[in-house]
Amino acid sequence: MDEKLAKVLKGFRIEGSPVSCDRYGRGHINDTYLARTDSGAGYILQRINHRIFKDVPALMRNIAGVTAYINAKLTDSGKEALKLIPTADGQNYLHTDDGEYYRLYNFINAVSIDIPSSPRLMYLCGKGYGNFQKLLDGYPADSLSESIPRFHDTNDRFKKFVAALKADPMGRVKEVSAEIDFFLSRKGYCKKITSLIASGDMPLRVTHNDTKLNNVLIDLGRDEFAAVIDLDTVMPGSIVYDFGDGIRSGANTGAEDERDLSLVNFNMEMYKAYTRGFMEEVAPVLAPSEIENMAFGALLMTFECGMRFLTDHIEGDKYFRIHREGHNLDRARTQIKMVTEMENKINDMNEIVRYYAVENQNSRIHQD
Ligand code: ADP
Ligand code: GN1
Ligand code: MG
Repeated sequence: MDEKLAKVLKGFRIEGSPVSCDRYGRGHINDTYLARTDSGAGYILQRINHRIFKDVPALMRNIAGVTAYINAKLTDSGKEALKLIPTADGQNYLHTDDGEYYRLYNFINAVSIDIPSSPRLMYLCGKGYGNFQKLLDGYPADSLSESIPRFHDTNDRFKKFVAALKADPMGRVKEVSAEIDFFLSRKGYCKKITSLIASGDMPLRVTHNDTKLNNVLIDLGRDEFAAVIDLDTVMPGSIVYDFGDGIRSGANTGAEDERDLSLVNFNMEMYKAYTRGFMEEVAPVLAPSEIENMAFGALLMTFECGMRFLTDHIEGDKYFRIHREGHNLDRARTQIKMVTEMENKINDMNEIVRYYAVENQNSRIHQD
């Protein structure tokens, strides 16, 4: 195994000696490895992307606080949550001589799903994210620092997109005018949720903010959600973001980077399954403005993510990890297709949210 990674691993309080450490998962941001030791223990080692997360100590304070809070709530639940493994001198992360930052987690033996193969799996993902929201209820929001400022401020994302168009550092703007027009013509979406929050008409909660389907682990053997991971962006936000990004990623019949757009469709059956799971967990606490904008949250997250992919393509692929030329443009195009389909189905999407909101609010009243 890589000597440097072996040395890094030995800087943490692990059981046994490392025997392997291989790239793992399909995240776009951090470098993730699955490490195993001679005592049979498994760990997830991550080299933190400090170009994106500029204040790593503050980021790690957030994660230490959130994981401790969740683990305290989960005692006796039979579920294993994400835990930070401390370094030899009791820190939450290791800062190496070459300026890199590493952290170590327990390996949770469950799977990450990109495209759900059944509505049941999508339901479990919705339930997992809804449950995460419940677990964080009461977490002191003002103790969290903003790991990426204005992460879901879509209007700010729009401004950055327009700035990228003006700068055009790679000369790519002329090749993607149809995609650019798609986003420019939908500027009206950008302020809707942030305005509701600012006016006090929608509650600000502690949210995950990156609820891509592969950030909730599923225990296939027990047919349950296992744990929510990738806590880098836990910050104050709207619950419609957490609902929405799961739909953006999991209700797509194709891959996020599929080049054959005929394979990319919005799948209403998956939408319904996720909504049912999510609502079973959160419906009783929702404000009317959250119910009314939940489906729009899915459309907005897809619009925003597509605009971010296109911005990154124009800026020369500096943010999202790419594996081929034009990768971010391919990703932007799938999001455009998904937004278009969601726009045509928004009334049905709203109906489904309302149905499960009422059903789960009533069932709680009956239980009370
Ligand atoms: P990124 O920010 O790059 O997306 P993640 O924290 O999501 O990084 O990790 C990337 C992938 O690694 C996840 O999608 C998941 O498949 C896997 N993974 C991360 N942490 C764990 C863990 N503690 N146990 C099991 N798998 C994990
Ligand atoms: C990134 O970290 P990962 O791969 O789970 C990104 C999300 C995007 C997603 C698109 C911190 O998620 O915001 O929606 O890619 N995370 C960050 O696939 O920017
Ligand atoms: Mg991830």
